[in-house]
Amino acid sequence: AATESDRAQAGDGSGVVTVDIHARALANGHRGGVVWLTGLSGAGKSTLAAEVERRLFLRGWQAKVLDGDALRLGLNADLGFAPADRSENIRRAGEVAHLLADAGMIVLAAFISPYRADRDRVRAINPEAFHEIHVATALDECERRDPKGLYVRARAGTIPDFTGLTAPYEPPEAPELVIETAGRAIEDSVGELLGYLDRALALS
Ligand code: PPS
Repeated sequence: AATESDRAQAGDGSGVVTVDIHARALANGHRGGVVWLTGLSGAGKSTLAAEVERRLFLRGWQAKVLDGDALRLGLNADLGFAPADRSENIRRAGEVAHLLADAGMIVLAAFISPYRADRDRVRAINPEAFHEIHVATALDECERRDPKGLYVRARAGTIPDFTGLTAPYEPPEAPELVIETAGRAIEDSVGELLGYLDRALALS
């Protein structure tokens, strides 16, 4: 695998870094970063990411959602839900997320990303810029919500390898933040994540 120094030296081929990361942060008024939301299907990752993107945009911050469902329509359209496909899904999404963060953006990445090793590989690309957020909605609550009717179909046996039922989910061991969504208004969880981003990414 490429090391950080391989990546740094690759640059544009000339070895010259054209725009300094600090200059980008100064221009934007905040640092870039990969805000990686992991959790079960129906946990609220996409809802949280979209609302936080909207709120950051309104205050003039550069933010972009990267969402599993959306990437699987294009960049990752060749991938399914077998373990190797999920790993490749997360590898590609992680590379894109870090590229955007290098360009100064706050990337709100919403992927189940069920395997700890896959998330750790994304972190390792640039640990300083990686923020792992566990959207820790319990399985029974996700199943009760069942916003896309997937749990009903998975219980009926029509969706194989369904996360939490017939495929594993490995929760983070040391995430930067855990967000509980059960029994709370969305606005509450949004506020909690915005507070974290203020502390982690605002210029002091
Ligand atoms: S992963 O595990 O990180 O590669 O998954 P991700 O790219 O985030 O895609 C998750 C969405 O795919 C739909 N879906 C499934 N999820 C889990 N298991 C199975 N077998 C499956 N099949 C389809 C589902 O809509 C997920 O979206 P969310 O928003 O997480 O509910």
